Amino acid sequence: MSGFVDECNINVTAGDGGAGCVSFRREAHVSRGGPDGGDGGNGGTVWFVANRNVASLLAFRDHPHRRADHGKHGSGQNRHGARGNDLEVAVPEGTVVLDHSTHEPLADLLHHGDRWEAATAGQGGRGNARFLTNRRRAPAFAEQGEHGEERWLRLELKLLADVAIVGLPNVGKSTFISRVSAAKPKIANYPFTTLEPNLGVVRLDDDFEMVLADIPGLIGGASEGKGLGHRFLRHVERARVLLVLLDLSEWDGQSPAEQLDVLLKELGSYRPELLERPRLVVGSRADIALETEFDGLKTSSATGLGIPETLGRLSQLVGEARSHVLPTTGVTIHRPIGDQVAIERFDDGSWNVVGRAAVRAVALSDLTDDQALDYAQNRLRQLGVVKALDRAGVKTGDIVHVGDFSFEYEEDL
Ligand SMILES: Nc1nc2c(ncn2[C@@H]2O[C@H](COP(=O)(O)OP(=O)(O)OP(=O)(O)O)[C@@H](O)[C@H]2O)c(=O)[nH]1
Ligand SMILES: [Mg+2]
Repeated sequence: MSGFVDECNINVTAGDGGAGCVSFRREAHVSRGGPDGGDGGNGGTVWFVANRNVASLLAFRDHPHRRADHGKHGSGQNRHGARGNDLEVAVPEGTVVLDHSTHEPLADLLHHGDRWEAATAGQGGRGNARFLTNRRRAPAFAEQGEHGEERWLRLELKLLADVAIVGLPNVGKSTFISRVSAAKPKIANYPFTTLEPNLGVVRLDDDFEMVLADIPGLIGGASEGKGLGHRFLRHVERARVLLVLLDLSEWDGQSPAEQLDVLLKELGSYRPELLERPRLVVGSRADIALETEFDGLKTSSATGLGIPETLGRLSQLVGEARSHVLPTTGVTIHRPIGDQVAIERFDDGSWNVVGRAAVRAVALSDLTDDQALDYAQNRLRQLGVVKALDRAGVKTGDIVHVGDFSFEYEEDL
């Protein structure tokens, strides 16, 4: 089987920020000059970028981990660390990013160049030069770099096609696409020959072309997992137009009208809006037709009967549909923002402070240093962490975690 993969899980890790540096200037007659520790560089961000040259999600199936570079540490003489390189992960056009556990859509990368931040870079820590104040002449601490965000995401590819060819198995869908485009799908006289979608480009004249998708055959009960199930209907979702093929020769004794019933029922139970999609219904395998009562457009991929008419009508429908917006998942992207703080409780009774700014406030090089501890406490108070802990009901003696740092809470903090 070829490498068409249309769903996968991917693990992304942004780069850590480099640590800030603790350093003091060396001066001839002073034992300790002013602080001159430079900042750490920011880590690299992981981006997903839609790329028309990527055909499937195959690359992630066996190698799901992607990470960006870390930032470099700061050093003395106010030298800042270099930032880590971003990582751009190329995904096919039409890739939907979903939350790994809830499957809630997070982003929709439709067109070449569309990009989405998949993992947020860790910021570089500030060097001790930044902590110089009137009262604090010799700051002996700096910030650690922040960890880059790490998470699992789910990717689903929903092919972008102008026309999706829908029909029961063995009605001639693949034969049709191979007749009108350069696509070379497997064709055979048994159901479920096609196990993955095939794309083909139809060129009608110099300035009109359209992309057709041959979708694996659908049967009644697909919504309960019969046949190949609903899995491939994902690729119908974004087609502008549906071409419904009804076998005019015998298919399991189902008349064209009965076939149409089954197909519309399955489409509708997958996504009701698919029933609103413009569609062209044609009869197939007309050269060996048993049915004569069908009064729609009759086609035969064997003799060519009705093929030019079918393409003509399709191009008209596609042309009309192109002036409308492409159907998307309509995703809005929301991510936690900067200074917000939340308190959560673990099973062991300890508490956890969630929020980037709070974690940053305690990520200092040396919390045994009095100045550093002072700074951290002030920052936590400013951010409302102390108030939030209070409201959450934290008592003296409880253990509180903030990032990698844990402390015993005292109510007069
Ligand atoms: N006589 C005749 N046979 C056809 C025609 N179109 C397709 N066939 C035959 O019908 C059989 C099924 O064709 P496919 O194109 O594989 O059908 P499909 O709809 O893609 O089937 P699945 O992939 O299994 O869903 C093959 O043996 C084809 O050669 C036609 O117009 N006339
Ligand atoms: Mg087929």
